[in-house]
Amino acid sequence: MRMDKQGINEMNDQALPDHREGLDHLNSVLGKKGIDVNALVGKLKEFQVAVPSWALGTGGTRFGRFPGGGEPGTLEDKIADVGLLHQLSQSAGAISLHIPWDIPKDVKAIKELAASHGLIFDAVNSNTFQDQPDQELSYKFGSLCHADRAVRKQAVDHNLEVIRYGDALGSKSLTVWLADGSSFPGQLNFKKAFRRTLESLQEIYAGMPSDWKMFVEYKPYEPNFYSTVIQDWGTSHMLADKLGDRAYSLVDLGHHLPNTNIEQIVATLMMEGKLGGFHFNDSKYGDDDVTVGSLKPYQLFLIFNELVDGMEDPTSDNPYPAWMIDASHNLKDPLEDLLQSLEAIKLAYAQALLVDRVALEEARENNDPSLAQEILQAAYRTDVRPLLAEARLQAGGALDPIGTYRRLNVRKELIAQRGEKVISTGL
Ligand code: LRH
Ligand code: MN
Ligand code: MN
Repeated sequence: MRMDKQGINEMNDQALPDHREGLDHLNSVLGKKGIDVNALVGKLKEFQVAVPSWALGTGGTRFGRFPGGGEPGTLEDKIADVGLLHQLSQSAGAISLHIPWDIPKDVKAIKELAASHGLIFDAVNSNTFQDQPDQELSYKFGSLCHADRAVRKQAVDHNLEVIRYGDALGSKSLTVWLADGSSFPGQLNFKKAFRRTLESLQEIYAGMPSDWKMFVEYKPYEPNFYSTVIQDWGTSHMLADKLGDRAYSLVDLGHHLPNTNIEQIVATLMMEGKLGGFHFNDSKYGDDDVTVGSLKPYQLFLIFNELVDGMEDPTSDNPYPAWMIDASHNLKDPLEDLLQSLEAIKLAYAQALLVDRVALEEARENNDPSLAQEILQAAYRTDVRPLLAEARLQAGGALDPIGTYRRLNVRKELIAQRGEKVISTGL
C-alpha cells in the first residue's frame, strides 16, 4: 500500500502554525550563535538510513512471538513497508536484505518496485548462523571458521551467492556477521579459528565486484557464550586490514560489553579510515535490539559527535559509512518503532552538527574539561525537533510521522490487506 499524499498534506496543514512557531524560535536561538539553519536542514534532508528487511515484522524472543497483524509476508510487502516509512520520514531511502530470509525471485521486478518507492538496495547480509532446510552441511560448529574445509566452502559459496543477488539489485556492499565461536572453554583453537575465518573471508573478498566493500561485523557473545571468532573491533579491524582496502569494520551498537566506550571505537576506526558500516539500536543489557535512543540518547549523541567529527576530518579517508537500523520489535508496531528510531538517529545527528568544534578543540588544548562539557551539552540540550520536522516537510514527508500514521489508520489498512496472522521472515 502507499499512503494518500493528500492525507499527509492535510495533517501537515493542521500542524503548520505550531511548527512555524517552533522553527522561528530555534532560528533566532541558533542564528545568534551564527549557525546556518538552512544548511543544517539541507544536511538532514540528505541523511538516509537503510531499513533491514527483517525488522518489519514482530521479532520473537527465545520465549515467544506475539505478531501484531498486517505484517509483511513477502519481500514485495516488506519493500512497501519501507516505502511507507520513507513516505512519512523521507529518511528511509534504502533497504538492506538478509539472504536467504529475503531472496528476490524476480530481481528486475523487485528492483523496479523498490525504485517506485524511491528506495535503493544497501548492503546485503549473508546468513551462515542458521541451517536452511535444503542445506547439505550444518553450521552447528561454525561456518567460515569450521574445522571441515567442506563446510567452510559451503559458507563461502553462500556469501558469493549473496553477492550475486546484491549485484543484480544494485547493492555495493556485503555485511558478514558470524555466529562462529564456542560455548565451552577448550572447545575451539582460537588461532586456527581466526586463520580459517581470514582465509574464508579472503575467498569471499576476491569474489566481490571491484567497486564493492566488505563490512566485517563483530560481537562478543551470542549465540555462542564462551567465545566468538570476531569478538571485538580490534579483531574485526585486524581482519579488515589483512583483507584489503575495500574491507572495513562494522559497528553494531548492541555488540559491546556493558559500558564499552563506543564513541572512542568510532573515532579510532574513522581515524584509520576503516569504519564502513553502522547498525543502530539501543540496549541495556546485551544485544537487546530495542528502539534507537530509547535508553541512552546521550551516548548516541556522543557517538554522533565522533561520526560527524570523522566525516568532517580532512585528514581522514574514511568512506561515508553505510547506516542501518538493526533493531527488533517485540511489543510495538514495527513501523512506529522504526519511525521512532529514525527520529532518534537524526536528532543525535543534528545535535552533533551543532557542536562548536573550534571551541571544543580549544578547550581540549587548554585542558579545560568543564568548558568541553559545557560545549557538548549546549548542543545536546538544544531541542532540534523543529529542524527535523522542517527537513521532512521540505522533502515532502510528514511533520508528525507517527501521528499521521495513526490518524490515517495505516496499520488497520495493512491488516485488512494482509490479515492478522502473517509471520514474516527474520529473527
Ligand atoms: C547479529 C546481527 C547481525 C545480523 C542481524 C540479524 O546479532 O546484529 O547484524 O545480521 O543481527
Ligand atoms: Mn547487526
Ligand atoms: Mn545484533
